[in-house]
Amino acid sequence: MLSVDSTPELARSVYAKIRDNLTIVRGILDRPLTLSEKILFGHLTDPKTQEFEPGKSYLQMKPDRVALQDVLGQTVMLQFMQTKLGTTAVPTTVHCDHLIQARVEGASDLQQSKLENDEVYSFLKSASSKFGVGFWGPGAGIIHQVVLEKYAFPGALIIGTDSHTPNAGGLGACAIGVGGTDAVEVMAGLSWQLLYPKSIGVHLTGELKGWTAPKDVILYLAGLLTVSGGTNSIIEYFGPGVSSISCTGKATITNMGAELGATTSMFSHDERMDLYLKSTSRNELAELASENHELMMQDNEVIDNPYEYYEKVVEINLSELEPQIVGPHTPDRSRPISELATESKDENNGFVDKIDTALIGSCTNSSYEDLNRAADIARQAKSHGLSVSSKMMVTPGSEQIRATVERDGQIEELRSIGATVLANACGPCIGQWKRDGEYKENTIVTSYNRNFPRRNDGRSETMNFIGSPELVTALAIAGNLSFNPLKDELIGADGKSFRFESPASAPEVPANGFDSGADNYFAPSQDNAESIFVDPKSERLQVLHPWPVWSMGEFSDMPLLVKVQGKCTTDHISPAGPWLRYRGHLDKFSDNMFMGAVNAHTGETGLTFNKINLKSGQSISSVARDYKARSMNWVVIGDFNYGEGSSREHAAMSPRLLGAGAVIARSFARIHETNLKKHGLLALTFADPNDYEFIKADDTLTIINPENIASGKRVICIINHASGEQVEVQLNHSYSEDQMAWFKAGSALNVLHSSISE
Ligand code: MIC
Ligand code: SF4
Repeated sequence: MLSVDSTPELARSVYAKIRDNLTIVRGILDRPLTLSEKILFGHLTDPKTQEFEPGKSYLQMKPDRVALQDVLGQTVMLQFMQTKLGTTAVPTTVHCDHLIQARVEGASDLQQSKLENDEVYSFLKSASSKFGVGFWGPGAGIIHQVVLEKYAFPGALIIGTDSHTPNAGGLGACAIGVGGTDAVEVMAGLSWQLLYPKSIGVHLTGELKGWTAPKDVILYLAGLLTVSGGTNSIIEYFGPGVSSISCTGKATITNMGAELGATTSMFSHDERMDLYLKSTSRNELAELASENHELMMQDNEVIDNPYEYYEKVVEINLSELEPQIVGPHTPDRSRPISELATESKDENNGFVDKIDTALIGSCTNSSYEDLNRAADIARQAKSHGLSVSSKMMVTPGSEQIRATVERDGQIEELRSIGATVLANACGPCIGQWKRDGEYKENTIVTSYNRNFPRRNDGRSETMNFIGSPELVTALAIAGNLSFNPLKDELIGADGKSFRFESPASAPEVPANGFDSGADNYFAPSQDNAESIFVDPKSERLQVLHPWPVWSMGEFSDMPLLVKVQGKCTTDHISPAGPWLRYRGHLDKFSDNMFMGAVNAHTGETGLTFNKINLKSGQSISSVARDYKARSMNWVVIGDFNYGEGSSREHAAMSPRLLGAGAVIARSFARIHETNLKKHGLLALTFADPNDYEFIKADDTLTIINPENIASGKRVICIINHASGEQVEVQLNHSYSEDQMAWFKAGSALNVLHSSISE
């Protein structure tokens, strides 16, 4: 059976393939290549027949590894079952991280969550074993941290069913977040396709020092490029400043490239990656990476003339970069910490100065270095007799990190000022936070990555400001948003005022090596005999059936279900929090469809007009079910960057189940657009974004000849107003021929199925 580990043999064959492919591609393109081009082209299935046009061609590639977390892992396993295949063709692991709820503290929360999610964990464990997949049980850690510790290596192409998969870019991998169907196709041995990304180069000069942390690089960039600035682009960091950032610091930066909508973010291979590989017991991989170093860096011409080879170049001088803080409600609302006090005091902003809770850790920021720097601030506070003024919680990224910082004392420092240590899991980062008490407008500060309304505790009034772990720790001690730890003083227990020293520069890896902690990994069984049971009466899991094939007449006179206004992330389309428990049960989780979406015609959230009974203010999913019961397909109209955020394909599966025909937006976020296509829906954009304004609440829409959608041709849509008036608008699309085949077959999985049974 295939080894699920990242063995030196695997790396050797990856490097050999990259080398061979690049010889062919250089012969065709005859120009210098960026880092991401080298890794992507190095994984092409057939470089000789591949077309190469950035933003236009779809690259067909063979990834080296697949990572699944426990919520999307459920739909992946349920879809893989549909293929009737034996085992995965590519090393794959499952990580139980999202379902653990934060209540009291780590150990008891974990126990409780194991009991509550037993059915799902047993399903994932038996399916993993049967399909040759490695299984990391609850408590082992968050997918991206475990992938960094165990599986990523420079030059690897990794896909993961989670938008923060790019975390592995800190270790030189090209790691890309996808929906579940992509994972199933790769596990089935098919090529994986990706729109040839455009490229953004970030030139780092100077060096990180003092309070400025890797987090500040990405928070600053988020403010500059916005949440859609990276769409269909890969961000590459280069320049002399890179060497001042540790491997795990680089991972923080690449992790949060997801917040800019970037396909992924990358750093070229360097000594700090080798140091991390060695300290996580992968000496041979470090040596191999060094021997193949030139494959995992931009060509010299690109470094010398970045403006010629990247679509856009951003310059950041790390020595001048001030610590940043972003929020509330969107990760691109950034400013240096020195400006927050003024903003916080301005009543027009509605910020609440008092900080209720501070949270550090998560997949983004729980490295040894991060927790050391946060512990240093705690140590300073304690030496002045202070503890936290706000509540404070720490979510370690993995059992290995938890055990190591427990052994080396950092956790004790944080506990001693009043912090609670939660389980090694996503917890409050994904709304798994049982936050008791009445809360209206209130402030939390986190070192997480997302801060959409409702994200952490389900309350839209909670305002989440994101900063580095050390900054968040200092804010927790002061208790106010308007505190600037770089300048302001606090009063110690002795009545004397003091100012924090900037956090001590911390070792990036422990001098005595990592402590792996409790073992919670299960290798797949060798005999493939495990049986998978899904109880038909379960409310957590539901067997999936193939989507029906379309009859093209279904695309005429489709009623508008809802026109959404403004930010509509996948959290708005398919919320998490309490709904996470139903992520394996399609019918049940579809009851939450569009619960957070704002209706452009009424300003209401989650409610719409029902054309059948002519009632307004009905829950969107119930109206969809009404239309479906009458065999009427419907349309959703989206605003800019529709579907931003996570990779959850649930946001495409619910519309497909409840009768969507098309989603027409001003623009899409990459993963969601692909998820809609994979599930057989039409994902289209207004050729003129102003046409969005024409759509009225009681319109119906007709897509003309959907079966003839072809590359380079616009799609015609007729808007039928209730008055009888008709307006014709033009729509753009990004369907390749293969993707049209998914639409015609009803879904990508239906195409896969027929290719297997042939
Ligand atoms: C997130 O950070 O939003 C999540 C929860 O990890 C998601 C995955 C999901 O919704 O299942 C992601 O980032 O893709
Ligand atoms: Fe989990 Fe949060 Fe990381 Fe998503 S961003 S994987 S929810 S810790």
